[in-house]
Amino acid sequence: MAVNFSSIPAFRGFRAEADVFDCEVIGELPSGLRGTFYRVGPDWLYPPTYANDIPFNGDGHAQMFRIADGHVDFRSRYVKTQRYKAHHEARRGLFGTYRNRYTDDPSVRDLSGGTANTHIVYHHGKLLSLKEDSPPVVLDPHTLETLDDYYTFNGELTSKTFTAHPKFDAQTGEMLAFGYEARGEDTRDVAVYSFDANGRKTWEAWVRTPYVSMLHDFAITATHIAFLAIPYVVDVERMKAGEVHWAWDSTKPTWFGVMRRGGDGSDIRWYKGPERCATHVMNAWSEGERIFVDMDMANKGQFPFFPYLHGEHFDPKLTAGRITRLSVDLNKHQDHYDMEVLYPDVTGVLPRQDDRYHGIPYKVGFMPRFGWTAQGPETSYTRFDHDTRKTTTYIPGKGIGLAEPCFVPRRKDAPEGDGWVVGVANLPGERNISELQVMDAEHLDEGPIARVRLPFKAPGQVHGWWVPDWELPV
Ligand code: V55
Ligand code: FE
Repeated sequence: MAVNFSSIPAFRGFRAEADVFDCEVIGELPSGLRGTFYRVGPDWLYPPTYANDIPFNGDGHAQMFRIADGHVDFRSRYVKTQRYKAHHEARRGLFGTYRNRYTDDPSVRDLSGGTANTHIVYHHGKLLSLKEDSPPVVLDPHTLETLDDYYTFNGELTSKTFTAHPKFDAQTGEMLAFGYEARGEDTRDVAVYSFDANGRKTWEAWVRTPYVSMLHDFAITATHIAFLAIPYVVDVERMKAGEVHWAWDSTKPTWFGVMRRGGDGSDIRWYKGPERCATHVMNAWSEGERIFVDMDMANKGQFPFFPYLHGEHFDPKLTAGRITRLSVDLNKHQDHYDMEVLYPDVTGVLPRQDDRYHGIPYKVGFMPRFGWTAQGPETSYTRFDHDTRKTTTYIPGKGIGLAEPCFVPRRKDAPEGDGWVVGVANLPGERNISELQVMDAEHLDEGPIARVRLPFKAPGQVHGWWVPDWELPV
């Protein structure tokens, strides 16, 4: 049967791989801007086989903008996951609904179902394309060709899964990471690791969460690690009945878990909080025995495509995220975590920061704000200065949809927040194309200083990552 997306047109993908040599540039790219902006998102090679499937289940499509001397080359390649290769060979969809192996065709039972569609990062010379239900997929950072469809760090990865949000300790060069549902679906086990700059495992600890929860992201500080369990829960019976992996259980509290780095995990303590949804960490740090974690936080499950178990419906008011500072004092006998909404008037998701300051005290963050107009989605970028609690916002034209931003330092040793913000914009209307916009990070409100045009609308992005020239020469 020929490919036909008409049953679920929303999932029609880019379905091509592109090379654009020397992209058109409007404005002038700063000469100091040298490096590669990688991004990845879902792009369906074949339409979903289940009507209840969700955007998060599309095949990973990696993209890169290589920037040097005022010129930009663009390239995109599907991540050649085991799943992609099976689909390609069979010329049809074989995997079932989102993270539900019971709905897969029996012929793919022994293959990894990972889509590698969520985040793309660079460490120990490897470009890693990530999905939280499976091990990393290694890509060639120069060509985006897939080098390893199931990377286990030379057998050192003992978890069945690997987070899409590993963290990079700029002080030590380590990559910290974890896998949840680490012993298989519906297991409370979480494996936590650190890998040195050569990709060798230097620490491993196992802990258990209070309930099985979507642990999408985590936080690191110089001394501690923190998780937030939110009420996206698993029920194997529901999965056997064909439902997606997660549903929102509003009867569940959140649990904020804190453990020491380098320990055996037995010191982990779980602090209770109210029903909340928080999926991404802006940054975290420790001051002695007090730990602070800044996240985008909302009252209810923020993904409209995951079912609510108790009759609620997606409500934009209750699902708007606000930067919220979670903290506990490990010396105190507190059962609950503390929280403070830092910017009550600013709503959005997908916060970022100057990653050179990850895990240490910081003041600068960024976050997209999402809105909707008659012309389509409208996104803006806000810069936060936590010292003054002042914000600066870039508002693009009507109907322009901006992807998650990424901060680019001006130099290796530039002060915090001094550099550029890059992000891909989808332009509305007849043009229907994408461009990479480059803003001065300290003058966001002045808008782009350069726009890098693509002759088409790019495949989607969940997350992106900047790799500077001094880490990977372009
Ligand atoms: C997220 C994204 C995912 C996923 C689970 O942003 C959580 C959160 C793109 O896939 O599978
Ligand atoms: Fe994420």
